[in-house]
Amino acid sequence: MKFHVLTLFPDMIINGMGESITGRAIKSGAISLEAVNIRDYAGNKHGQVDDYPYGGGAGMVMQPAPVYDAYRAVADRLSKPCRVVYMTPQGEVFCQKMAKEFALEEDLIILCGHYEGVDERVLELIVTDHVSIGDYVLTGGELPAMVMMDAISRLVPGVLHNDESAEYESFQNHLLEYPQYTRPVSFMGMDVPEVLLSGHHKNIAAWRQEQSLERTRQRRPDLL
Ligand code: 6GU
Repeated sequence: MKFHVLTLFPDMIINGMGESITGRAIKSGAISLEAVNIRDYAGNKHGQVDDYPYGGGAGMVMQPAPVYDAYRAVADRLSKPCRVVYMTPQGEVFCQKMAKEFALEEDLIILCGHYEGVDERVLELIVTDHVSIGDYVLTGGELPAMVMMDAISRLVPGVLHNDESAEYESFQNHLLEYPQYTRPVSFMGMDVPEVLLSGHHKNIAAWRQEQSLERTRQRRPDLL
C-alpha cells in the first residue's frame, strides 16, 4: 500500500505517521508514505494557494490549479489510475468496512483540504471518494487522513506482527472488545476476575463473550 497525501502541512503527516506501528511499517516497507506539499505548486513566488470565495462569505478557498498540479505530479508517476480520497465533513462517514476496501488498493491519493474548502471544479475533476471521519468539524483534513491511513495500514499484510493480530477485535464481530487485565493481580484493592487466573480456556472464552455482549449493550446498543 502506497499512500500519497496532498497537503499544505506535509510535516504533520510525516511526523504523525512516523511513530508507533505505522512508523515501523514505513521503515520495514510494508507501507509507503509520501506527503506532497501543495504549496510547491503555487505558481507564484509568494506561495499563495488560496483566495476569497466568489459570492462572498467567510474564510478562504483553496485554488484549483495548485491542487490539480500536485495531483498530476503524483498520478503521472503511477502506472494505472488510482482512487483519490478527499477528506471532508461532507463525505461518507469512515468505517471498518471502508478501511477493508481501501486496504485492497495498491496506491491511494488522499487530498487534505484547509480553509473553508477547495474549489469545486478540481474536486469534480480528480476526486473519486469523499470521506468524513464523523459528525464534528475539524480545522483541516490532515488528522482525518491519518486516522484513515492508520485504520487501513493495520489491515495490510506485514504491518501487524503475530502478537498484534487484527482478528479478534472491536467491530470485527460487531461487538466491542472484552476488558483486559495484566499484572499485578491486585491494584488499589481491585482484583483481576478469578476466571482469568483459572487456566480454564473454555470458561475464559465464555466470560469474554459475555463481557463483550454486556459492554456493547451498555455503550453501543446501536451495534447489536
Ligand atoms: Cl474529513 N475534515 C474536516 N475538516 N473535518 C472533519 C472531517 C474531515 N471529518 C470530520 N470532521
